[in-house]
Amino acid sequence: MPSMRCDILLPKVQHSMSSPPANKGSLSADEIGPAVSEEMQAVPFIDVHTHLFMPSLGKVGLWGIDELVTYHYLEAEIFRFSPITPNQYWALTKREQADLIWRTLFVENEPLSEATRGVVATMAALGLDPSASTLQEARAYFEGRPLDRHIRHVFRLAGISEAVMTNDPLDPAEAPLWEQGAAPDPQFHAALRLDRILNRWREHWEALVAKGYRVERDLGGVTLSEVRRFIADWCRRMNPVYMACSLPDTFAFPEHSVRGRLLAEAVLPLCREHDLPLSLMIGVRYQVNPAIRLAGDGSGKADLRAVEHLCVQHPENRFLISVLSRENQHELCVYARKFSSLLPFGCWWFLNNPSVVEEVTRERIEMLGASFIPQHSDARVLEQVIYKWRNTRRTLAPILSNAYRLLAEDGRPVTRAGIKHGIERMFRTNFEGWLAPRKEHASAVSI
Ligand code: HDL
Ligand code: ZN
Repeated sequence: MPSMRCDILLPKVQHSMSSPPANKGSLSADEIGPAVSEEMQAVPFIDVHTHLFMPSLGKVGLWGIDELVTYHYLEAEIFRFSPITPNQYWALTKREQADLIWRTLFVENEPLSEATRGVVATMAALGLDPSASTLQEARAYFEGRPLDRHIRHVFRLAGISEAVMTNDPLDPAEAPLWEQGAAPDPQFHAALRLDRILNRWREHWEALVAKGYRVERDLGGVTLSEVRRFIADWCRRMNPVYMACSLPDTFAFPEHSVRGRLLAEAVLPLCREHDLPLSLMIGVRYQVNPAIRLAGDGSGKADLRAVEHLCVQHPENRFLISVLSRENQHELCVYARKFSSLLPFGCWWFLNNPSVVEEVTRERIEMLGASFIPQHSDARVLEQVIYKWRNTRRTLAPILSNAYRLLAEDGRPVTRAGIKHGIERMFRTNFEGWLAPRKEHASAVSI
């Protein structure tokens, strides 16, 4: 069972899954809002899903102004504001792309969208001028910044103590770095990402053969035990805190398909064997517009009976679930009330906008109390955690304050300690407790 490397660089937050402290010092209705905002600022959050990389994987990590400005969320937007065609855009250099996006979305137009305003907020937080007519000043700022020190600075600005990466054992750029022994880092945790195996087996099975695993295209022979060996080898190499996969809106389980068999006969057993949660992010309509590449994915409503069947048929497994369709959120909350092995997390991707985050978080609190993980950043570029977590705190502080005000109105005194306990639970200990062996917690329950 991987130890959650928690020797974080921020002051150690002593927390446990204990019950809220006694109700001394109850707050007035007017004091609740400020107390919530202050505790949201004070508690260092854990970012449970990102595309960031620890320093020893530095060459695959993205950071700096040109990456911030060419984030695929902004690439989707440039084609709405500029006459440039995708083919013309992809023919540009990274700098030329960034200059075009900056001029079009930030100079010639007001950056009103969540993603463009995020760049503005990030630049302002770093002391850069978000009204600049060019990226010259910003480029100079990033040039020559030592990455390791920059990462610590950015995490402090974001108010996160650690981040979970997305690590693909079949990524030709990343895998060799692990095989050469990438040094771990206390502020980063690995997540073993399995999309190429579960979703694109027919394109990637030969990569396992090339690495000495006796697998076959149609899962014949000893394929499933060899896939289990492959996953076990990468668990030893990466020491992941969970395994993960994104899934289409058409995902079904059980299913007599390559994915259905690999999931049931390889991935789920290995999760049980290593006592690891499985993170499933469901509802992607992949490449609805391939011309715009990473920006070309869409969203679709999934049939969450697949989640129901997973929880019923595999009660020993633990599931971290995020869904991409707003229409699936309410039923995900209902399922979380049915299965304690299901931990909903985040307002993912197209849902990570205040108008949706407010609605989703309110219904989660109403149905689940503090037993969920409100947000992850999904950051692809290091500095994005600054705006994504700033926005999360700004959006959720009023939502949490409202929940505590209702509690006080209904007769239960609310204290700062109780607020702190709830925030720590939602942004830290729900996740940490999910990683610790559940059986340990079960034995700890006093009857
Ligand atoms: O599959 C995923 O982890 C998604 O988050 C995709 O990476 C997506 O492109 C994304 O970055 N969403 O925010
Ligand atoms: Zn992601």
